[in-house]
Amino acid sequence: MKNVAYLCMDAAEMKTKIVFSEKCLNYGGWHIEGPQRVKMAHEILKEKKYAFLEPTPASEEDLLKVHDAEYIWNLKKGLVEDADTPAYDNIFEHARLSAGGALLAAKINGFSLMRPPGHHAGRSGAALGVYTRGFCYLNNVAVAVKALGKPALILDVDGHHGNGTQEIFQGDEKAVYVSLHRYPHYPGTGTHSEGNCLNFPLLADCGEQRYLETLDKALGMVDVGRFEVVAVSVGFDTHLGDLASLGLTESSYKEIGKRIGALRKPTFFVLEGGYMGEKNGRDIDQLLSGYEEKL
Ligand code: Q9C
Ligand code: ZN
Repeated sequence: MKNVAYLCMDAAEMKTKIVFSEKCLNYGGWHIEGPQRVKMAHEILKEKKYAFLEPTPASEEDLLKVHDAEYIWNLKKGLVEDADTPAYDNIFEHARLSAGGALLAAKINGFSLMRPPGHHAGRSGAALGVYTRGFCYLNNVAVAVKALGKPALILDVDGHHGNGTQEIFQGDEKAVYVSLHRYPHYPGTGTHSEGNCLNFPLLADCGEQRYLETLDKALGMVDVGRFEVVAVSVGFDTHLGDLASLGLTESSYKEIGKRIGALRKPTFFVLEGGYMGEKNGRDIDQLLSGYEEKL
């Protein structure tokens, strides 16, 4: 019976939904982590007929499952500037909406196309002894995983190590964190695996073949059956020429998507980095079309 209903669904219904709010474009025009990277991606995905859903801000209760009250308080007051991460007006509200995007993506197994990103933000700001928060304020993916409260595999394919996410989930029996990232590179953490955090440092521009071999090895080390959900921190700054380039191209993201789909678990995606807007849009489409091949 299940199969019958399934055959009647049309292609549009099977497409992963995108969580997006125009509000995330209203700040920070001059920084590399600026509105363009998400605006252009949104336009491309609109043309490709994706469906969009508007997030609502994460509640303080949701944030406090991940971050210290004192850090949240400072963020509210705007006292959180560092060399990479500006204290924009109303940054707390922007960050709260981005965290809300991750929460909604988790609920509908969608893709949160929101900014600011989150994976460098630890419990009380900069994580694991790193000096900056790398454009991050609240750890969006962590907020969503903690709200679900389910055993989760967190896969981080941004080109930078998610030191914040590692700090938050280190020793958490319900979660395994797997990250592939460029090293040596910012933030300088993630050189080796520790307990439930599996790290795979890769050299600059290592290329698709090396990347996919490593991803297969990493996923092969995880007992996927243990988990009820896969949370993907997805950055496209691994794209050739981007900030943490590993020499990947559009078609590489389709291959990554296929491997995520093959895990056959409820999955959601949260945008981290990726600083070339037009490429982000096409890379997201490729990632999701590879992921949806499981159907
Ligand atoms: N000041 C994300 O992709 N670069 N963040 C620092 C030395 C910071 C990247 C260079 C890169 C942060 C979400
Ligand atoms: Zn990054």
